[in-house]
Amino acid sequence: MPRFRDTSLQNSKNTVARKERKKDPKNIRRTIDPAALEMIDHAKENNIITVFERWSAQQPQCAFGYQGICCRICIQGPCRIKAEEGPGSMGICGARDYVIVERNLIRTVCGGTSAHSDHARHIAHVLLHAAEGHAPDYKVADPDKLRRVAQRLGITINGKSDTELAKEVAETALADMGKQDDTPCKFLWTSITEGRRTKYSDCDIVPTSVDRAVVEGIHRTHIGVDADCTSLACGALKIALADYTGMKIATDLSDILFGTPKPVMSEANLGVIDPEKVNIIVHGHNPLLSQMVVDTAKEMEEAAKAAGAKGIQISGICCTGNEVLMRSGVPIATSFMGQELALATGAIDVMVVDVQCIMPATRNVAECFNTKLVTTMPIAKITGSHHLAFDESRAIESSKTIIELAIEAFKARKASGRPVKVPQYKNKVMAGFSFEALMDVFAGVNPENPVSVLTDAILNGEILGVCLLCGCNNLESPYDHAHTTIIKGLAENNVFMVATGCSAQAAAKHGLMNSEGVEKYAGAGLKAFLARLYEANKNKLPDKLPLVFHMGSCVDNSRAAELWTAMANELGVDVPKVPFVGTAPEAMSEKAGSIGTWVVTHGIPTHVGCMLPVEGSHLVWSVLHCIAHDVAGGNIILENDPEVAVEKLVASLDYRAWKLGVHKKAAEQYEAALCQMY
Ligand code: NFS
Ligand code: SF4
Repeated sequence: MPRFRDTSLQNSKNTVARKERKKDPKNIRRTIDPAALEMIDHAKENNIITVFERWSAQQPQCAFGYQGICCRICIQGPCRIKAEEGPGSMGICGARDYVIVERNLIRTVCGGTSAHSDHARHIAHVLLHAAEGHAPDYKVADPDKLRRVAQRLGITINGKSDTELAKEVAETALADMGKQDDTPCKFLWTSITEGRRTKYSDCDIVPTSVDRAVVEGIHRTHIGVDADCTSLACGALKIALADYTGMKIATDLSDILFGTPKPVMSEANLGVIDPEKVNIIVHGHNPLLSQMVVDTAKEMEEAAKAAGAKGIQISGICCTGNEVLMRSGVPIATSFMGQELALATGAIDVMVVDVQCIMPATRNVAECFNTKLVTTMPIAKITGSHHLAFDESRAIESSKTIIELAIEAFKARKASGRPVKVPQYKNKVMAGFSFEALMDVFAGVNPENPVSVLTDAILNGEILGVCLLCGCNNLESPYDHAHTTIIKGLAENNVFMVATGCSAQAAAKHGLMNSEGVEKYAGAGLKAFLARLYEANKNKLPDKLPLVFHMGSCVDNSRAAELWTAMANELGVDVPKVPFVGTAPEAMSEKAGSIGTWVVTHGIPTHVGCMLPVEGSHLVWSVLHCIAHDVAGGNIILENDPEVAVEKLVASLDYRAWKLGVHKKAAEQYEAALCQMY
């Protein structure tokens, strides 16, 4: 009998029926975050409409779209799958349920890939311009990382200056974006295991450039092109690997330009807003803007004081907030679902945004308080907001203009006597765990072979495995409920956790990203493991280690990939054998769709806690849950109950750890090669 707990958990059934998923839809207090609850009530009392009311107003949502069986790809549509058989079982063109579901899914992955890679391209351009002297405010902040990345990419580094190398690395990144030859994308190919390279070649899913992969995906899903389940599925995997490429570029190049994160202390939740200071919120995704604003603000404290403020308080929302938290310890105001609530405090002077996950509704709330909503990117404008084109060639000057605007807005706020309401909730946070920083912590125990500290702890049963927590909020699940339930459940089961995006922000806001979280929720093994790591690093860490390790923004899921790749290489297996799982408890965006797809393609079982629009096709459901596992070694686990999700994730880890142990033992006993089956 297998040792792992309950084989019934290895099935693909979602335990929550469709009509049970959106409980109490008319109740707008749809969160467990005390700060958010206070602000939802406050907004309601003041007739400010927020996402919580809009979500409620949208219920019930269309069942065809929800199940993925609505097609609007050509303008004969929308077509819906209405029957099991006969003419109503197909679209007008004859597309079956699986074709419609998969085409929709591919377009989701294309959307996510486009967002990540455009972000990456922007950074690559700035690195190139900086190297060429056209963006003088940006420079190579981490020459060691530059050299490591260049070396990995196969660029000769000897005798070259930082500037020369930066130029070559940027050009390699841009080639990965748009080259037309048939060689694999370098940022992908040089950062995965040998086993993955073989697998991707065998499956013919190797992207040769990001742009080409996305264009091919949109083409593939045009009316009357791909209509084969396997071919469509492989198409999705190829685009998802292009997405990974873009994310890897974004992380590597951001580290080069702004520094590789190291452990840092900060705070999270709306209580970080200080009404007596000039409050600037940076919201969006790209550190090119937010890091400059943060750095420039340090120089402008005096100007703020001269205006009667106690200083400048920058706080972050969404992933740009994660970027500046990781590198500069800037506190987190809130995550995606709380963005309007931050504005509803009335204490924000400027909210400056770049791209992605910025609700158009922020403008309406900002207007209630004379808060300046400043858009900065040519592709992301919001009617009625201030648009201040961010100019990378004059980055500091652009940042100064934004901060001056905030100081003026602060003066106007104080002069108006406008009441503010800041809920007094915040928690201590330890962040800054890049892959390098994590290895540094492990090196405290074993300087020769840091990653073995983690893999040994799994092999000897001290911890069960690793989980990557990622992404988003989605009111199908009450705000932050699934994130926190899963974190606490995994902690109890001794799972080592790393987190990114809005999942990391959930952990941060709820006191799960500090050592008190360890005391309260960690199982004995995890506690002992973290204590041992801390003991070995006592004199260089700012505090005891947290329950959940913050790895950064969503593009920084590539850091987690670096971790499982290192673990696989250390264990002498490919990724599908590594006791590592992923979860997106409250997935929402197209980016979550593309990330989830590449995480599975890397060989990681990945739970998604809000239903993907795939239920309309049994075939696609089984592809995601079962066939993906047979082919890629990873699979999607669609489960709406976060407590059951914990059991399923634990079962996946348990199974992998058990199997790895059995195979290792057999290999030793018979002096044979380690079995590579998964
Ligand atoms: Ni990721 Fe980060 Fe948040 Fe989701 Fe949006 S901010 S890029 S997409 S909502 S985690
Ligand atoms: Fe309908 Fe086919 Fe057009 Fe989709 S592509 S809208 S299924 S006719």
